[in-house]
Amino acid sequence: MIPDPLLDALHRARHVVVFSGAGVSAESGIPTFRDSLTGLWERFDAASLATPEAFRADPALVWGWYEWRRMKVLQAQPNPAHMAIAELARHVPHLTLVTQNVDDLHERAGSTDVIHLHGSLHQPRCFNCGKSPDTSRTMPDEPEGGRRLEPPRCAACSGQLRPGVVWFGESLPTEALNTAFAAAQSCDLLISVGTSGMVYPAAEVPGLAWHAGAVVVHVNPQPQTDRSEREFALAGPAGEQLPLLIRQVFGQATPG
Ligand code: BV8
Ligand code: ZN
Repeated sequence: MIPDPLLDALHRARHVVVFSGAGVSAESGIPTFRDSLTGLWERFDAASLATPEAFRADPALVWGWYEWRRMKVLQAQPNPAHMAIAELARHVPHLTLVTQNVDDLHERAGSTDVIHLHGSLHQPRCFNCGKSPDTSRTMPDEPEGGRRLEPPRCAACSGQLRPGVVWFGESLPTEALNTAFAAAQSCDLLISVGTSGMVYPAAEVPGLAWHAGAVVVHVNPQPQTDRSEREFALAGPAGEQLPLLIRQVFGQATPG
């Protein structure tokens, strides 16, 4: 049952921020960071693979892991949570979507101007000179559960390509982070969906909105809320909770 004050806040909101994490892609079959990683990766934890040191130490292992993840995204479809977020943008005067995810499922669901705080699987760049290859990237040639793959070479300097994501210990894109922080501090309502809120500075976004006076709602099967007023939790999968929230406030069934 969605609390009336939350329904009311969304109905009246002029500027809504949606802040998403891996959980919003879970119902598309994309493993979250907290899921035990399958195949070759069960011996590693994501945080140890998602670092420049890991790439330098074993480029083929790290590149293979990201190609496995990119392949899973290419084979996946946006789920009702992604669709509901894209639909929400059509109901509220202004919506800012900030994601920690490196997949393109928000875009494929129809969301635009998606702010990627941690980069994207779909924009590799040269580890040496930073250039991005201009050829669109095809499906990796290892469709099964991922394995070591030598990274391709840069056409400009023959350096090794790296995934276009932000690794642990690397700075976030300044403009993306500033835009996300500004939106959090000026919105009326922030929907945090599918995130364990453990990685900084991205994890600061919901707190910035709350301290600036916004209503904050956490959509998560295991929501973590630590404030009383103006903070709500919708305990359940995003693919169910978000369409429900939209239907109750705007009355339209969401597609899919
Ligand atoms: C930086 C891209 C400055 C790569 C990612 C000690 C204390 C505090 C901070 C630090 C510290 N030591 C180091 C740091 C900094 C570090 C950090 O925060 N570490 C953490 C582990 C403590 N941060 C950094 O290094 C950042 N950079 O600080 O730069 C700097 C610069 C130079 C030198 C020094 C410092 C960079 C961090 C970016 C890392 N890159 N992603 C890739 O994807 O491979 S992080 C990655 O994990 C995600 O992007 C995301 O941000 C994060 C957590 O994932 P979530 O999205 O929350 O997903 P998770 O699996 O955790 O949870 C899923 C949730 O979904 C759960 O809650 C679950 O219940 C829920 N769920 C499940 N199913 C559903 C669902 N919800 C809804 N519906 C469902 N169906
Ligand atoms: Zn190069």
